[in-house]
Amino acid sequence: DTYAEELETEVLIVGAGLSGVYLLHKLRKLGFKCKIYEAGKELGGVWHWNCYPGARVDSHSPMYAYSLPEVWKDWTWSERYPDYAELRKYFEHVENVLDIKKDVAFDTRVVGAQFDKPSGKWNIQTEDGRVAKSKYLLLAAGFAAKRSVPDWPGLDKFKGEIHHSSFWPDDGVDIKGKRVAVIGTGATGVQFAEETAKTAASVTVFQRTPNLALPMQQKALTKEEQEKAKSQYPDIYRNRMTTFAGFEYDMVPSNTLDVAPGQRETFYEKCFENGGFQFWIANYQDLLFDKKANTEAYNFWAKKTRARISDPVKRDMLAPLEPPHSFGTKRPSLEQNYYEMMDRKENEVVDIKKTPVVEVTETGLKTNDGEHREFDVIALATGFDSLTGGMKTMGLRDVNGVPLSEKWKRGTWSYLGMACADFPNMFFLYGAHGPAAFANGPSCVECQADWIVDAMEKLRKEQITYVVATRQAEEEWRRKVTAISDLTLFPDTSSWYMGTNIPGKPREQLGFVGGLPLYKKECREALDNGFHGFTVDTAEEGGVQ
Ligand code: NA7
Repeated sequence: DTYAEELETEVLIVGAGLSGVYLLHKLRKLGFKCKIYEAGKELGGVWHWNCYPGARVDSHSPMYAYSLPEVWKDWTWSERYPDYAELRKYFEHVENVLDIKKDVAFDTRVVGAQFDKPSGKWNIQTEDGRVAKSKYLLLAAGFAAKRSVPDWPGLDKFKGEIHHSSFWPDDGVDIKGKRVAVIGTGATGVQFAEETAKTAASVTVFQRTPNLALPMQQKALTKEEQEKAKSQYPDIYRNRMTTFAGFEYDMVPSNTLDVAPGQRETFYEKCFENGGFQFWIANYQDLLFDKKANTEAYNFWAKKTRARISDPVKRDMLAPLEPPHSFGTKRPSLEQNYYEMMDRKENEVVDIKKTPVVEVTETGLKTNDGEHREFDVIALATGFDSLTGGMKTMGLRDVNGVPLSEKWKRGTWSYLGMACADFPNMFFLYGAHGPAAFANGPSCVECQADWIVDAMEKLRKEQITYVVATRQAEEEWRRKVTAISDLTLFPDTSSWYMGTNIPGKPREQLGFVGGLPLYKKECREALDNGFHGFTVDTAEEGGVQ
């Protein structure tokens, strides 16, 4: 019984999103006794939480899906970039095929966990006072489990509707004819603004940094074309694990300035036409490494985007002539008609780098130039304590009782982006030091989860009861993550990749930016070399030395 006050299991997984569902399915098939604790009410992770207007995935079909044939064989997408409602249906389909929910306790938030050496088990506490004991703890809570809200005075005073994007009411908010404010211009802010602008009286975007958004090129998909393509799916899914960012396309092996200007222009045009992230991660190979190459790409982006905005003031705010940061060192959003929507005269862009918000009032927002704007709805699209926030607020303690939030206070240490020293029999995925931030979600999930599953099979085969990363391995991994990042343009830009979106969070590279193939190789070597970088013990349960 998943809801029992005391649960004994072999594997406790935290989170029933893309990662947790896949892990449960794979491990259960191998005979591991598994349970999931999930804070929400349904499967689907981010797609359970994010139901704001316009919420949709930025990875195209069939990239954003499991590679499992039993799941894709009877599934059809209606759009190239499906929205949250369709993704929720996808998870219903996954449930019908894989029968996941019988092993999930919903409404169950983990607030504490510590490994007990004498018993060789994790003791896990939930918010409502239940306890679980488990030999393994697998953290699959995603990179956006901890939302970030500005610390503006008066946030609780606003009398209209105010919600963080990841906590949007499930039954929606009436937007029609309303004055809407959007704070933030990340993936969420852009999607929210372009969608609500269709029916709202006005949309005011409070922008700190312009999003260098790319054309999505959304398209309806037919069942026939998908059925025809399915014979190639095994190859497509195999191939996506061999590219830098886990898509079917990859960086082009030429340097930007070696290509003749006319040819380069044609290539850039093609990337825009094809849409999605192609201009970002199927661009010339030096885009994210070389400043001059990057500026070339930026100039093209600005030329294309500025041509879509007739208002000269908005044009300079949304797509300035000078790059606000190197292109692609912050995540570009995918847009459908964001620039046309914002260009409309009823909509406004407020530069809150110049005139920051100083107060939320009962009726609106005040900026430091004394302006007070009135709204009916405020959407906080202000993002997350990404990659580390979820794990830091889960009450995790190491074997000696030291909280993970302490260990990660001055920086993040992990081994392979999947294990931590002093946290035995624990693996995590889709978080810090892994490829999550730069890869297609399911590719990253399957890459890391397959490794965890292989590791657990090996542990069982070799009768290992205790496995823990060494501090030295952690130090080396952190150095590697940083050294790879230092070869790129990422460190110069403030972004959630670098941890700088959260006040007080250390500035450091939080993602593995060396690409999926290199990441896979590093992880594979650790396993093949007999758990290199880990300490293992085969003592009987209760007798860990
Ligand atoms: P993001 O990408 O973190 O975007 C958050 C946005 O909110 C971004 O434009 C921030 O400006 C802005 N922001 C954050 N805090 C503040 C404060 N205090 N004041 C003003 N503006 C603020 O989150 P999203 O939800 O859009 O996307 C998260 C990921 O989910 C996304 O990358 C996809 O992988 C899916 P900044 O840029 O920091 O100047």
